[in-house]
Amino acid sequence: MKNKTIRIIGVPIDLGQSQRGVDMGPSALRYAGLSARLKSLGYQLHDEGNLYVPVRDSVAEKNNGGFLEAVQHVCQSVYDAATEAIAAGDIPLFLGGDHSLAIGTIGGVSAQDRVGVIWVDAHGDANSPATSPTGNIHGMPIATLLGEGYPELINIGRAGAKLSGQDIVMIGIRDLDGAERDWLKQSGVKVYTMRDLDERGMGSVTREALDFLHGHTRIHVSLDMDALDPNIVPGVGTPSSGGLSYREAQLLMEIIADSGKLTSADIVEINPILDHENCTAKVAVDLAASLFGKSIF
Ligand code: B3U
Ligand code: MN
Ligand code: MN
Repeated sequence: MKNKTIRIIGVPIDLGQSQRGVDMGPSALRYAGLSARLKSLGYQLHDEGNLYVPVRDSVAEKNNGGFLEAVQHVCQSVYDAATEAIAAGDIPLFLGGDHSLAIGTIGGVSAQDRVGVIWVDAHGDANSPATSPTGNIHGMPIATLLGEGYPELINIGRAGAKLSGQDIVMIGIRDLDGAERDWLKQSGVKVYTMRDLDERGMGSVTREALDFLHGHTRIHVSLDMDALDPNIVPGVGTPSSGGLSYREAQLLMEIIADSGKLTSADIVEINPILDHENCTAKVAVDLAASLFGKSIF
């Protein structure tokens, strides 16, 4: 993996949710030294800069659909950037921005060949417009990728669902809405809650998660930083207490790296306005180093 080029693609989107500040996530990660850390592991680094995302204040919000049309356009360009990076043989690393961008990243990286997804999050992000209590699109990417929700988002890049439930494992879950939970239960997605982690430990859960995806030769990791406990990552828009410890998150990344199957990733939901001295982005950079194969000894 280390003779590869990591292609960094910033996606400063804040249109999938309501807190201001998450559009500054790509800068926060760059200032925390992401490229240098990954370079020190032996990779080539190519930073593409940021994709165009309209400034929130310049876009009219619709009553029901929020910024649906703008999110659709951004996710289409994310999809295109993802397919280009994969075609070039690079490992795309997408810097969010809110989690709505995963509609484009995962759609794009699964265009040529199927991909298994490890979704690291406090939330299920499996609402549809019918079940969402907020209307926020960052709470909908999983349902969208499975073909449920706004057709404008489902059909980005190519028509229809991009994944099936058997392609997805979630880790760190502790905050689901009622109807979202019912939908997830019948979706075929493998869900590991905080209770599973407490009872069984991260090592055992991660190995079982990889086993669930054993038929996939490629893995995409979508890391929502709110999966971690807000005590260590205060800079997220929807904090949820009782999350992953620093060491649990590191072990998760290390075991995924050992699989040798990582071909793309997202780091999302960092909100520097809510952060303290960029510590959330610094933790994210530590986790990225482990995900890309840093080992202690
Ligand atoms: N489930 C809620 C809250 C939420 C989802 N994802 C985040 N927050 N980050 C919703 O709005 O769908
Ligand atoms: Mn999320
Ligand atoms: Mn989340």
